[in-house]
Parts: sequence; C-alpha cells; structure tokens
Amino acid sequence: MLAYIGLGSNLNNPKQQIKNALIALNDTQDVKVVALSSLYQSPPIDGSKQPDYINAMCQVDTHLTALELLYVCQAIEVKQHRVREKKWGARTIDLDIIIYGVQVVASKQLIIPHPEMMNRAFVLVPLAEIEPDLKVPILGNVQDLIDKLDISGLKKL
Ligand code: PH2
Ligand code: MG
Ligand code: MG
Repeated sequence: MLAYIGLGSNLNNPKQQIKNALIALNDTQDVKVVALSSLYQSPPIDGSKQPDYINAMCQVDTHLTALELLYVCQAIEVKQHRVREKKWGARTIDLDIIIYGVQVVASKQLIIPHPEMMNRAFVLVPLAEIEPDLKVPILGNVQDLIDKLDISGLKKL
C-alpha cells in the first residue's frame, strides 16, 4: 500500500527532528520511505506565538494497516520526546498519516484523508511536489485544492 505521511516540527532543531523521524520510519519493518518532498517553512497555522514550523511530506510503501502505521508514527513521536500539551501547541515532531491508498477511514483514533489537509498549504504543496497528479480520496485533485488556498506564507527551503 502507498501512504503519505506529513512531518512537522518547530522545536529542538526541527530539520534534524524530521531527518531522524524519516530514518526511524524507514527502519521500521514493512515500511519503506520511497519519496520525499523538499523542506518547507511556515508560520504556525493558528497564528499563536511559537516558532515557525518546518514541514515535509513523504510517501511510504507499507504492508502495515493504517492503524498499525498510526502506532508506528506515535511510537516515533514518543521516541523523539514529543510532549502532548495543548492542541496545536509547539512540538518536537508530528507525524500525520495524510493518505492511505484509496482508503477512507473515520474511526475514533484515525481519520483519513487527514481532516484538515484541504486547509493546509504545508501539507498540500509538498504532497503535490511528490505527486502532482494525485487524486485525493473524497477531496479530488491535489492541485485544485492548492488553487483554493493562500500559499504565500509557505517558503520552500
Ligand atoms: N501543525 C500543527 C499546528 N500548526 N503550523 C504549521 N505551519 N505547520 C504544522 O505542521 C502545524 C502548524 C498541529 O499539527
Ligand atoms: Mg499535525
Ligand atoms: Mg499529529
């Protein structure tokens, strides 16, 4: 199965945090990172006073289920000392499953496609960099979603 995982960090050397998370993902049995976007910088989406984020998108080829992949992501977050404080607070690393094949998931633990992805330039632009013709389940073409957004705050590094 091909899945897309968004990475984000705004604490403790964000670029290194993202690099470490990618290594950990790729070192996981039955998960291979097969494509990676550039890094992007943007202000926090809620406009609160915290450092800018570094974000990236990766494509993984995996035999894990969506839920198993979620647990892998959460374990990496724990390993990299993510402290869960408030929603949308600053974090060392955030790994979000954005898309999992053509599967649509709406459970208590996991919603796929990611419910906020259509509002987030730092998700859509790196996604389109990897797969410009991608058709997102339910939501449609990634480029059409980008066309509806203000992407001026997003800086490609
Ligand atoms: N993640 C959030 C909240 N705000 N802002 C940016 N720019 N990038 C993020 O990854 C981000 C955010 C919660 O997941
Ligand atoms: Mg997130
Ligand atoms: Mg998250």
